[in-house]
Amino acid sequence: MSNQRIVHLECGKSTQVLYVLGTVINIDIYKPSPPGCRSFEVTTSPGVNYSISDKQNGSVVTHPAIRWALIKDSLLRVTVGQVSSAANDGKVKITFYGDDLDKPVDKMTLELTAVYVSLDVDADRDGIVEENNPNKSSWMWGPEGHGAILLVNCDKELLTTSEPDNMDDKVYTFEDLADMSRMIIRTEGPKLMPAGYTLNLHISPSDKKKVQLFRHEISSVTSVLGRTKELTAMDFTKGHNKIIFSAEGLAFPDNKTATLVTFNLSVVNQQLPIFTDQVVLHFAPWIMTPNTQAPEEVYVCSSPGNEKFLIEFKKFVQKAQCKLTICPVTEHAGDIWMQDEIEFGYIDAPHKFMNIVMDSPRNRGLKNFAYKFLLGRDFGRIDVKSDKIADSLDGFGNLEVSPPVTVNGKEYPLGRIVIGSHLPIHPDGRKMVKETQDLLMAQSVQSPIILYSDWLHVGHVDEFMTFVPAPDRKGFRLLLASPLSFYSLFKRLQKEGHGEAMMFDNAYRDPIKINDILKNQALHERNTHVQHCIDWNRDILKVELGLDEADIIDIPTLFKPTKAKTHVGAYFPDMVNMIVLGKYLGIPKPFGPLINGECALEAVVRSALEPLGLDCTFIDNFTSYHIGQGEVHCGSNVRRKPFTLKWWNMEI
Ligand SMILES: *[C@@H]1O[C@H](CO)[C@@H](O)[C@H](O)[C@H]1NC(C)=O
Ligand SMILES: *[C@@H]1O[C@H](CO)[C@@H](O)[C@H](O)[C@H]1NC(C)=O
Ligand SMILES: *[C@@H]1O[C@H](CO)[C@@H](O)[C@H](O)[C@H]1NC(C)=O
Ligand SMILES: *[C@@H]1O[C@H](CO)[C@@H](O)[C@H](O)[C@H]1NC(C)=O
Ligand SMILES: *[C@@H]1O[C@H](CO)[C@@H](O)[C@H](O)[C@H]1NC(C)=O
Ligand SMILES: CC(=O)N[C@H]1CO[C@H](CO)[C@@H](O)[C@@H]1O
Repeated sequence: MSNQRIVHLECGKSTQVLYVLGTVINIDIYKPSPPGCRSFEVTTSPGVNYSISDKQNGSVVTHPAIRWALIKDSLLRVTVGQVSSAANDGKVKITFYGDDLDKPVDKMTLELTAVYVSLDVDADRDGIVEENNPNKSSWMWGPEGHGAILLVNCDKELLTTSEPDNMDDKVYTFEDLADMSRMIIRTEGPKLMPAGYTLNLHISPSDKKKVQLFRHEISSVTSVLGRTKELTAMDFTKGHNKIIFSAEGLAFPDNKTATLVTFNLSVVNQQLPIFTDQVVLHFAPWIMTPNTQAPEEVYVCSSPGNEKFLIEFKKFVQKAQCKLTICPVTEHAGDIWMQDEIEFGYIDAPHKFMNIVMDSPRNRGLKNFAYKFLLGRDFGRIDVKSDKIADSLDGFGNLEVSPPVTVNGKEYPLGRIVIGSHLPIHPDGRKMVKETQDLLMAQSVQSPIILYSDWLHVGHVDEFMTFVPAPDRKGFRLLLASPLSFYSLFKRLQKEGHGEAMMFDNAYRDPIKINDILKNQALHERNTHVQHCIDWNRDILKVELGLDEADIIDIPTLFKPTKAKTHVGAYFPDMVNMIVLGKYLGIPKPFGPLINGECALEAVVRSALEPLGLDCTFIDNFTSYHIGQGEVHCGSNVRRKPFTLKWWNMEI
């Protein structure tokens, strides 16, 4: 933004201008000079500085020369060091001389009213709006970076209002203001300003949809800019002002280029800006929390038939010392898939932290749960809307996040989002709606990875993968469902003489012998294909998360084709579809064959995970979840502690 301004003076006249501290006024000396003049003299009142720039040879001749040669194109550069105490108290007088150096030919005068004008935000991210930070108009990532932060104000402070706070142009409580970013206009100058100046605050037509600015007045707070308004004009009749605003984000950006909002403050005279100051604010991204973050609260549904599961589940959650919230049957209309309707995350700024639940466009029985049970004070909700009818892949069992990773030297300190989709070569396959994907991509800090999950009937990544904490290596392990490891276990058991042992003994379906499962050639072939699908994802995950084979644990899993045979689902409860609460794992009870009184599948999983300090609880959820094509993870959800790392300290 240019802080230089040209002012034209006329001989025999006095010209009055407003000068904003920090800017430069340029005066053309040559053009208005009377014919025949050869030199000039400059006198100023105290506090007014000048220099003469000679464009022809670029040299600058400074004070205290008394007389100056009048040269074509030379400019007088005027600056002022302090604000005026009265209007027009700064003077610059230019006197022209001809051949007679003692006899002035003519003179022209500039009268200045010097004011200070600044639009301020918390550009140094300490929660306090500083004064005129030189970095306020740009954004820079990292601990040495700068730039103010804006929160989408999608929580709801009052029980009595029906919509989140960003949906209307009112502020009902002081707590609501605390969610917003402070912005201050500071001006200083004489008590009585020259007439004709206003202060205009403006934003672009595209930014106005993203933000709303409230002005603090003596007994009210009024929406003055954004939403529908691109401009708000304020009197500038007295020099000393401190005008306070609060800015709220209206919607999460759905495009990486839309994460900044720019405000311009102009001093305007006769419709023209004579000075413009600028600030930018960066939207706080919505951040997901991986399984390695400590759990705070667990959510599950109660439903006719899952009473026994709930008893076991409650015991498990108690062991992990988490709060448990149970959605009653009246509130979910039989939709027990707590994982799929919502995803927990948060937003953070130096001035405020907020939990935010993202609500899937899936919108089945649980569609009002986030609105009725979660939305509230400092608990916001993103309602992803789409014109497209959501398909199964829109459920948030298909939206996970990895623990922090470093990939070829590039750090992802908040991990990477993982979503499932169709294969790139099958563009007409199922996928998440564009609105969800765009939103996830635009948040920038957890750079999403797209996997292939369309081979599954339900199609969620949580059906074949999860992350568990580990004390060594990268701090976690990736668990992958593995038909290969299932077959190698069962073949070994057969070889050891357990071929007649039964799966599903004590379960709620017909038991089947190890020998009979291994005899089923079609099932084996189908699972060879499934293994290829999972391997395809394994390769992507290894590259995108920088993993080695030693970071991955294969969990025996068997899939079976759906009736239409186009897709597959779990043959027995899918153990990777577990809930992770710190070191406590709530794992779907697989009902494998009992060998020496112990379930062979559980034994394999225990021996792989217990050495990592993990505590395995196998929860029976056969009838209510597994039969419905889901498991413990699908039927529950976890709100976790935020990262200690502040997202703006990331280097992107
Ligand atoms: C260049 O600047 C010097 C002062 O440093 C001045 O005397 C001279 O006239 C200027 N040259 C031209 C060509 O204007
Ligand atoms: C004016 O000049 C004085 C003395 O050289 C200097 O200290 C001051 O910073 C200058 N002020 C401006 C606004 O240029
Ligand atoms: C402005 O930003 C740069 C780069 O981030 C930083 O080095 C400098 O200290 C900042 N200045 C202020 C006044 O914060
Ligand atoms: C803000 O000012 C800059 C620089 O003068 C200009 O490029 C931009 O278009 C302005 N934006 C708005 C919204 O007025
Ligand atoms: C993001 O915004 C830019 C600039 O407005 C636009 O050119 C681009 O197409 C947008 N990208 C998406 C994915 O919408
Ligand atoms: C999820 C669930 O509760 N499934 C079944 C668990 O086992 C009991 C019987 O032991 C069944 O009644 C539940 O339906």
